Amino acid sequence: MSEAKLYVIPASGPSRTAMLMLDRKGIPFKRVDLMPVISKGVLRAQRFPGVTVPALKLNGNRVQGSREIARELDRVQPEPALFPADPERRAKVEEAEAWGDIFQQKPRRFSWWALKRNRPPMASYAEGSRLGIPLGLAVKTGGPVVSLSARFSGATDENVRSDLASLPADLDRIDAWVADGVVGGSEPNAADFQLAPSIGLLMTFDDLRPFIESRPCGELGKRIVPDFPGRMPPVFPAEWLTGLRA
Ligand SMILES: N[C@@H](CCC(=O)N[C@@H](CS)C(=O)NCC(=O)O)C(=O)O
Repeated sequence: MSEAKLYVIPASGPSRTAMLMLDRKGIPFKRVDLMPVISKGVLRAQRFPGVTVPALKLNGNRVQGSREIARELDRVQPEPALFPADPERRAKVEEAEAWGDIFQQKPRRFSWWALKRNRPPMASYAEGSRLGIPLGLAVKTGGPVVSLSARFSGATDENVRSDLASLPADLDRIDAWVADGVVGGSEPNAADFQLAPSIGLLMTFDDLRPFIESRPCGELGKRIVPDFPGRMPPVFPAEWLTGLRA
């Protein structure tokens, strides 16, 4: 059996989801770090059906998408399970996981919007990765990658402003799942692994961390992904943060 190979983008939330789940299963894997945008060509060349990370080669199969990877991992190695056996509890975990898959888009948009305005912090997000070129060079030449990624992710002023306005309700929702025991239990499940990297990425923003870190969702992020890379100095217009301040 060949070693599993996981294609990721540094500081990508769902890439971290896949890494955490492989670690949880104790499945060794080789991590391949890709530059955003260029990742699409690499994944096509590797004959994956889509162009996003995480993308996993496991036992000769190609599995793409954090939710698909969760299911494949439970299929090939049932223990420790990523989903509860009880159907009702499983449905709740699946609901939180599916919501988290959509929620990913907010921290993703925030990141590209912010890097478009302040590129040097890009190096901190790539900490610990091996992109095949020196980090300084990647940042220096990264303008087109950032612009294209901002465009692909819809990181417009309008979207980012409205994503920030609805963020308090999102955080309430995750806190409620923690309170209900859907996530945050002693045995992390697929929803924990889906949500925590998004929270980790949100907490890399100096603008956002103070409103998240002491909440139950912030505690969840810190416990599951204590080492999420990156640090973005204040970047959002103050009036975009009024909802969080309230
Ligand atoms: N919902 C998908 C999201 C995958 C996704 O959009 N991944 C981003 C990185 S976080 C990507 O591959 N972007 C391509 C690019 O930046 O060129 C999942 O959970 O797997």
